[in-house]
Amino acid sequence: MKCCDSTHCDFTQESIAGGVSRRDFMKVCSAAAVYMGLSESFGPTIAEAATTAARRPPVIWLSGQECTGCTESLLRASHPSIGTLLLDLISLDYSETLNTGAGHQAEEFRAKSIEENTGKFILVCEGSIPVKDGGIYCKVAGRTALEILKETAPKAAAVISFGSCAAWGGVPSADPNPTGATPVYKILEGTGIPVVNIPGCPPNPYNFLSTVLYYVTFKKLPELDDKLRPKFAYGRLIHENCERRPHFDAGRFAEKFGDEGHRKGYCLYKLGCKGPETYNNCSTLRFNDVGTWPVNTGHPCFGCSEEGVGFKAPLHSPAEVLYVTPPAEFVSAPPEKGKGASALAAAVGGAAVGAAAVAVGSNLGKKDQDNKEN
Ligand code: FSX
Ligand code: SF4
Ligand code: F3S
Repeated sequence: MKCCDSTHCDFTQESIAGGVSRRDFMKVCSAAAVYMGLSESFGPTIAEAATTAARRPPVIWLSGQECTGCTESLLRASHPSIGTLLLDLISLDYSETLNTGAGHQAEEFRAKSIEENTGKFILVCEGSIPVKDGGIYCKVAGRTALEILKETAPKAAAVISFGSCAAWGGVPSADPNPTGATPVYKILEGTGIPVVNIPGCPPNPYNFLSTVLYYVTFKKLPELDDKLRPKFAYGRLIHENCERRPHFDAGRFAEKFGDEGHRKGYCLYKLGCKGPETYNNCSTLRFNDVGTWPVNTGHPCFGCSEEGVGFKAPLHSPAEVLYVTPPAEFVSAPPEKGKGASALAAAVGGAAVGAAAVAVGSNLGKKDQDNKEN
């Protein structure tokens, strides 16, 4: 029996309840390969790396100032499910939310895992770190989050800041930032410890899972942009691949919530949509296996994943439109045989599927895009 009505998903209730079948898992790995900008033929390599128990990386998951929405989003991932992730892909040795043990027992296990896996474990940080007044505004087991991070990060192979709070401060850092909420990368600045930011409030769990799969397979981190985000996920503006983009280009806007334009699915720019200045793949990857994301429910993107936009710019204020028109080469140059249709689809962002294939497959970063446009 199908697990849901999604047209994107062919998993069954049985396969999810009992963990994914080998065939389904291979499909997940092939899709992940394409999604990360690799050839589909890397699927078996990823699957092999991910299912070789000896290579499962230990993960220590620390929580700072946050709402736990990041863990919640991961709990709702089903390709692979959280069970597969925890049992087959990684060895989650410590997570305050998911630990079965508690108190001294959990803290002792964390210390033991760090000691035994120094230089090998991935440290996942969820939430910002308060630094004001010695960091007293976030404590776990009597110690500040600042102290725990500074002690743990130097022993990790890499640090993943999962969610906007950890990546750039997020909600806790909103003005006037009473606790001195600080992003993880700033605290670790100058230490040489590799940090990956996967922002979003909450972030898409598949951006995290793909980063982990990449690391497990290739023993290195994926290519990052200048804000330490994986380029395969954050290389494009939401606005580039939004299904409402043809309305933007044609000047058809919702003027008020509930007006005729809003009901007809027109562009949400005048309602404050920050898609034109937010780098993320929400419009192509979407959430929760049901093909939904904020803009297709009628809500403007508020830039939850973009530093300086989400929780900073007023919700109703118009976004800075970084690229007003499709790059001229896409609309004026004669299409190359076999490539023109999807390139144009990506340029005008009208067809999410075609655009996703181009955006992800070409793995262009923003700098590449700038070069193309100038
Ligand atoms: Fe922040 Fe995550 Fe937003 Fe919440 O833990 S990114 S407030 S979804 O939970 O850190
Ligand atoms: Fe989509 Fe927002 Fe851009 Fe309009 S402004 S096309 S709703 S991302
Ligand atoms: Fe956030 Fe905007 Fe995506 S609000 S979830 S970045 S559509």
